[in-house]
Amino acid sequence: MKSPIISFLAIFSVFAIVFAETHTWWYEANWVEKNPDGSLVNPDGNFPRPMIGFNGSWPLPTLRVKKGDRVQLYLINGMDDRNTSLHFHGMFQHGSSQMDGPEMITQCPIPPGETFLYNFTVDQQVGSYWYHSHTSGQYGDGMRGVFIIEDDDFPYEYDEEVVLTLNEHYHEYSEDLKHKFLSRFNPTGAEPIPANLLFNETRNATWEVQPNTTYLLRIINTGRFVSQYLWMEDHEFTIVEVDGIYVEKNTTDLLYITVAQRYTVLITTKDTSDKNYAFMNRVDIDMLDIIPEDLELNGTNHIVYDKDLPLAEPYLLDSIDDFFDDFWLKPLSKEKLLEDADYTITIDTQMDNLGDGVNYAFFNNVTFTMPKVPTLLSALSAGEHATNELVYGTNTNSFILEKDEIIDIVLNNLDTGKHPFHLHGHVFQVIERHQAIDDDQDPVAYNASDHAEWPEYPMIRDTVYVQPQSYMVLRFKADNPGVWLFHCHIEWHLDQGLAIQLIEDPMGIQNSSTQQLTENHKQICSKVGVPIEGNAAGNSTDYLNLDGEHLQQKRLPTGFTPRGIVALVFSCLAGILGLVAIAFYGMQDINDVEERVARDLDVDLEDDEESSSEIMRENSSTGNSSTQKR
Ligand code: CU1
Ligand code: CU1
Ligand code: CU1
Ligand code: CU1
Repeated sequence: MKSPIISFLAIFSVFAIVFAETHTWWYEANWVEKNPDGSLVNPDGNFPRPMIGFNGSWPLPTLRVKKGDRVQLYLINGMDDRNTSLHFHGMFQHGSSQMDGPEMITQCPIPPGETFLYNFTVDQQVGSYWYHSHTSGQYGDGMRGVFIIEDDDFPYEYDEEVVLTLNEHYHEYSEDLKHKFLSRFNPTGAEPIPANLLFNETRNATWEVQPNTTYLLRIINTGRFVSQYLWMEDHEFTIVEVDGIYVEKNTTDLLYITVAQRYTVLITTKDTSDKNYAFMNRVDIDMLDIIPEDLELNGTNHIVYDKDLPLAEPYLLDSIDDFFDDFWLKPLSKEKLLEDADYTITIDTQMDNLGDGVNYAFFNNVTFTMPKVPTLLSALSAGEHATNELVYGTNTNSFILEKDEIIDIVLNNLDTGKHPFHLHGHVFQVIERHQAIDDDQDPVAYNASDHAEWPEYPMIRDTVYVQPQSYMVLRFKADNPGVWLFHCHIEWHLDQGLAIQLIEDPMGIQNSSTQQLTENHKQICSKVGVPIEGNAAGNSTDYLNLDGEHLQQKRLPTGFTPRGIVALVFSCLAGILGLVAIAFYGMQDINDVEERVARDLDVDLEDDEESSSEIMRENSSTGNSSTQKR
């Protein structure tokens, strides 16, 4: 006989399924030129420009679901000249890897005029997330929005909830910027400098508050490049959630948020309404190659207690060094440090030029180059070869993970910049992060036999920054069969190839009924002309033959090429001939020098012999030696 508790649980779970809601949305992505009031879309107020919106409006809607709900989002590509895709940042996509979004990794790109159904459940995840195009820079053109999973059992008290997005804005289109960025005319890989920082997709925003109220503020950096500092005049943030993970409360007055990170904080307002306050954001200038004079480094926004009172003046800080270090956050779940790793992936980050003169980004000397068949589709079609990394290409930094292994990602950053790394399909424990190493020193790499003490309850999230010329160690359990990208979330660096892909339990993917391609997915592939079977080279008869796969540009040769040697010999010859010519003409006698000079000075040589000697003496005595007798 069943115990009453088990019966109760069974009934309860049936109820949970019954109450789980399905949210169906139809969105057509297209360029939006005008706001509903007819004015031009002009995010920073300085420069009207179209942005990519949904159903004719921009910014994109904030999508809200509850824990356990199902999402059915029909994305129609309304743009007539480019493909698109949609990624729900932070969603595990358990059993639904093909709904993850990154084109050519888990799905075929959606061509113009076609519709792709993103159909998945949010399971037990809760908190602040976002969604964005995972097709070349499109989210920088506006295709980004907030995705919130509400929790009826939210662990902290608050009165009202507010959403705040931060990002940076460019006046030029992503495609044009990318073209200039990935160019031999930009050999140092200098990232494009944004025109402005945005706060809730605008500037000089106002937030009207009630006194004596506790707000739950969901802060999301939906940018593609710079981290931002965030602080308020005379108010404090109490951090309660990061990247969908509840944490023990931590109070700070200065936050540092990289792109793609989320901080959910409590803010309690003052008792009185006799003053308005500034809410400041600031770009991390260390990430900019140059700082143009007209770039406003600080954004001033407003906490408004009383509309009739003047808005606050900018509230500047003497130093921004003392921001909150997320490494010390403790998950509320008290999830312990996972056991030692079964498999360690060590990856060295570097930027360098290849033979075409373009600056690329590398993990272990490989810059990510798109496969001809989306990796998930290779895993599904490769049969027993699916467990062989070769199938996924030699230029994709592919790693096979076995089911339920504990994985360490050891990331050594040999570059002098900070990078916010993001893992799809998982959250990870951040078990070690070394401090920044100055430019004038050598980078420091992780040493397994001499590492710091790891925290008992490490911070957990899905996006984390590594310090310049330094390292970090991330740990997670491979309990989610699928294909997952791990990459720098600076879109420019992803364009440069700073990504690896994890093929997690490929046989588990093949054997799962929910992971099989939907009919809609197959249709999209056929419309866009991408094969649904085959290895990274598109070969579906011999999965171990990679002939014809996409490869990175050749390395710049070390030493001299034959062309270089010929050029060098001829330049040297030309130089020598030039010197000979100068010497030859220089040694020739010049006739009648004295007469010519005398003619130029208009003097009579014979009569003025004496007076010119006088002039010489005088000049000599004043130290002017330039007229010494020839
Ligand atoms: Cu993601
Ligand atoms: Cu993302
Ligand atoms: Cu990066
Ligand atoms: Cu991604």
